Amino acid sequence: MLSRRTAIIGALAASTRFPTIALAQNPSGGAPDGNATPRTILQLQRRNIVVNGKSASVYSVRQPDGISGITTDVGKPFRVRVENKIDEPSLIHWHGLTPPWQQDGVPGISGPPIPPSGAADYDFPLRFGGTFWMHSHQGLQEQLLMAAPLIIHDQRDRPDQQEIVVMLADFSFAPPDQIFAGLKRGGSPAAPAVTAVSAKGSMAGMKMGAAAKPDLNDVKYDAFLANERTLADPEVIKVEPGGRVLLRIINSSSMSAYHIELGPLDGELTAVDGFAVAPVRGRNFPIAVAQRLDIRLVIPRAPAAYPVLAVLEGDRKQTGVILTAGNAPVTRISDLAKTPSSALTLDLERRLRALRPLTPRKADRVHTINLTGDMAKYIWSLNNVAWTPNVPPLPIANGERVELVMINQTGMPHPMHLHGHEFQVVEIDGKRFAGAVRDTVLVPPSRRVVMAFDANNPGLWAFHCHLLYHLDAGMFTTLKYV
Ligand SMILES: [Cu+2]
Repeated sequence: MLSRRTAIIGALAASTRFPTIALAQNPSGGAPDGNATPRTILQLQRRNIVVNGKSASVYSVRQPDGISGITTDVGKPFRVRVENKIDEPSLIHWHGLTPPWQQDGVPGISGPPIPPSGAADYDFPLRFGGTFWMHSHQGLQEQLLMAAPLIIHDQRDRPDQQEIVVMLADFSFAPPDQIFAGLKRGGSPAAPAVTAVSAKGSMAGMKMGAAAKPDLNDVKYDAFLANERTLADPEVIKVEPGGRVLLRIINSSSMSAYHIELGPLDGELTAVDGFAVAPVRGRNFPIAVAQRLDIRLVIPRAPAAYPVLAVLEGDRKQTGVILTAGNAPVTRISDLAKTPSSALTLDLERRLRALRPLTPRKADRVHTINLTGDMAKYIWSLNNVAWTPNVPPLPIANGERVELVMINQTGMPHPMHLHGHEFQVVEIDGKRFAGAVRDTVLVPPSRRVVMAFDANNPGLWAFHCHLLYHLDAGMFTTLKYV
């Protein structure tokens, strides 16, 4: 079985099929180009962080002044130069944005990776604002924290609110290749897979536990990070007593989903994956891999410290940041919650309603995508095909309303991400509704989720599970139209 990385090398060898690649990203010599908007430089760098008292070498995506990622405004062009300062090829994907396909940052699909010491230029309009992020789509670099926030301000942002970005990540001292090899060897500490007959009658490795418990967290991480720190030494953020806060929570983890716990604070969820939803109040919100939550808070007037925690699904491990209002003492928070959290469900998803839904319209084309795999062999696939460059793209046509019916036939939840288009969740388990507009939706085991999108951005686009090792094992395909 080809790994995705091997496959991508094959795709690059065949990249003459995509003659526009060379023009897509303009590795330039730094010549001025007459455009009035200055170009933001992002450098891909190696650096050291300390986790659990030990030094670790990871990556970063930073501006020359040290700022991680980009904060910009809707309506401004996204004019960026990415400089590769690491010793291996890399390419950055703008997660949730809708650039021309050649600027989408998926090696072998959108274009070639940037070689060491090379650079690539990006320039496209920003159609909408919200909380987005960027990450390497090259190999397993995302596991080494090659990711950063991408915040686009728009008219929803209030001048009287303090913005707090919380990037969640899972961290291991083991190199990602070693983690992946362990998974391939059957290193999953969970119960062994049981072969079951899938809906299509083929034999597929499925977990069929006694209580059909989902199979969670198949990588055992050394730490969970919020803004690169653990709860042993968390980020402590001053907030105004009585003030307004907008939490922008980004789950940049490779494999881990969480429940966000606000403690005594009442939150108001106002957007998912950057797109506005009818506000949902609560103190506990689920976040799958690659998703974002915008949560408004009003800080009480009395001085106090308020942890904002992310509890790993199906586990007690937690991470987070501490908000402090006034002169409140900050007490140490354990990195273990009192009780294990549950697995993520679709309970919130089915309650979400987009504030700006897609225009209601009958689908012109429907693709059914069975989420398939073999846990024992750690092969993950779509419609029982583990991706290689020879897999034909799903056909769609410009201007169509497309629906993707995702049916999870495996024992693991899969956060499914479509590149280059925002989509709307329009059905869960046969029940139609005008759900959230977003870019990543969780499909738990045995569930059926339907998303709709408008084919309004022609090109070759990736569609895949955002669990890093599932993606690398082949749970990936493409869509293509001109
Ligand atoms: Cu998956």
